[in-house]
Amino acid sequence: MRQPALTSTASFQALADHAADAGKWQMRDLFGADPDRFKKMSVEGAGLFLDYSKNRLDGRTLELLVDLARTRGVERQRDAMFAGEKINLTEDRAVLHTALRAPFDAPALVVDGQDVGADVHDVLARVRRFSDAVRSGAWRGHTGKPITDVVNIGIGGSDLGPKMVCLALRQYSLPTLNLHFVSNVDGHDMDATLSQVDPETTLFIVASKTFTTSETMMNAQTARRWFLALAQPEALAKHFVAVSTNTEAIKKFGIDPANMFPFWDWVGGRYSVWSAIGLPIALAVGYGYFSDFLAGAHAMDQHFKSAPLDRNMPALLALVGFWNRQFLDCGSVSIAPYHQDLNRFPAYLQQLEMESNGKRVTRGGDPVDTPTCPAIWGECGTNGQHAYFQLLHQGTDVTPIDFIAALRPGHEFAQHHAALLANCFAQSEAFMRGKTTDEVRADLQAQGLAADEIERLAPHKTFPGNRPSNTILMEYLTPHSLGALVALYEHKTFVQGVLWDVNSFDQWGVELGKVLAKNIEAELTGDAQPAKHDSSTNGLIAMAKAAV
Ligand code: G6Q
Repeated sequence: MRQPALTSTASFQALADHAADAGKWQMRDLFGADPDRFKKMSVEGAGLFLDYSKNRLDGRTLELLVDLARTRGVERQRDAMFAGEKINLTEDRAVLHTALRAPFDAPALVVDGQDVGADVHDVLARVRRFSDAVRSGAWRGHTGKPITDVVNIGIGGSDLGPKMVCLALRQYSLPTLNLHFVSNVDGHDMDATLSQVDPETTLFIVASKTFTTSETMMNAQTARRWFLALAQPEALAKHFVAVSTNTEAIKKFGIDPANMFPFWDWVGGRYSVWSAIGLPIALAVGYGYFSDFLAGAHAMDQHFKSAPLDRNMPALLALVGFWNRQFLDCGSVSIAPYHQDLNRFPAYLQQLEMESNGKRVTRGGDPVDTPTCPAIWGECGTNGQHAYFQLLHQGTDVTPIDFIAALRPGHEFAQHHAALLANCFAQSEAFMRGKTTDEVRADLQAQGLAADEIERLAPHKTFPGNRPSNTILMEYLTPHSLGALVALYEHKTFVQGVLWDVNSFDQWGVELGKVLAKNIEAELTGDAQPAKHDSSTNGLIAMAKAAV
């Protein structure tokens, strides 16, 4: 069903009218007026806690946002997604990453005549057997030595998820098994990894949904050649496995289908960490913790499915973000995990949100009449504080921030953890409160500065404040809480996609990239002088050819 244009809906108009007032509010005043603001504007779910009180909104704003979510059909479309309806319209596919983490006894779900749950648990059982065998040393390399290094070769959705999770769960990992990730077609990536590993004890996972992605194929061929320089072809079976939906292509590559872990077209690349694409995670932390990771995501699925929208964590995170994007004109969102082990989480979210909702036409093909996905970027706290937080505090753009932290550390340096959390909370307070010119003057007076010096410095030391942030807390960073955190952002992304009425599950811009380079690659490696491009592109190609 074609949705009416977003700005033409009564709910959007009501929000726009309300925003004319809300735009003048100061969060300091909102906190001053309501001592219960934190209690009212925070929510728990699946073991996570979200404080969204440090945003420029009030109870009425939330009512209007929830009303918009209802009229845009968030609940209806959520149910359609979980039920396996083909909501990815441009690729005519169901969207069932939630089925990948549903427990064994979940109600049966049949898509295109296939029992999804049975297929999923079949592959999970294989992941379990294989990861147990490699970790225990029962699976050995061709010379009889146990595997010490695993190299995942994949890119985008076949790299970012497992890499982010393996780093985040390093404390749960088997110390004798080193995980490596090669994604870039830049040979430096492969070179850096191969220089660290031994072919006798290395297992390569070629991870590609399509098994046609040129970077991954080139990297896989290079790894294969490197391996075969020192081993016979029969040895490949002990050292190369594949995760893919494309059996024919993996056979052609020379991987035994018995060593292939399948998944399905209803798993989008950036939603695939829960599928066999998560094999590196199972290898690193063991199947038990991998299934805790799935269970954490499932707990968030249950919360998303059942909590009313005004107590629903992913919906609230989405609605607050939508408010900041549409009505406060915030063009980017910064992700600030105050946990070093989450240092790849901003990069993971970058793909999740920007590839999903970086769209400009509606599902019906009409231009979207508002801005859509903001740019997502970030870095771990406290490092970011010593780099770009300056711009966040005093720059001309307002950038909302998601602070993410664990209440308890996974180490014994208690002082470090207190310092970390103090920084995290102090930053969100400073973004909210700012520092008025009068407060600056008072400070400088107390320091004994002369009046003209105070006036000269005051504008530079003033902070506008009123800058929005969310704080997401968990008790510890565990496989379960990480699963819930990732699923929280997946569903946030889904809700925003519904509000904008875009297809969050296709990626034509990525597909374009997959073909664009091919022509120039032929020109770079062939004899012909390039002439058919603009003068800049011709010139750059000529320089690269001359340098060979
Ligand atoms: C994810 C995208 C994209 C994809 C990669 C790798 O949603 O579609 O990042 O995951 O391009 O694709 P393959 O797994 O097919 O190699």
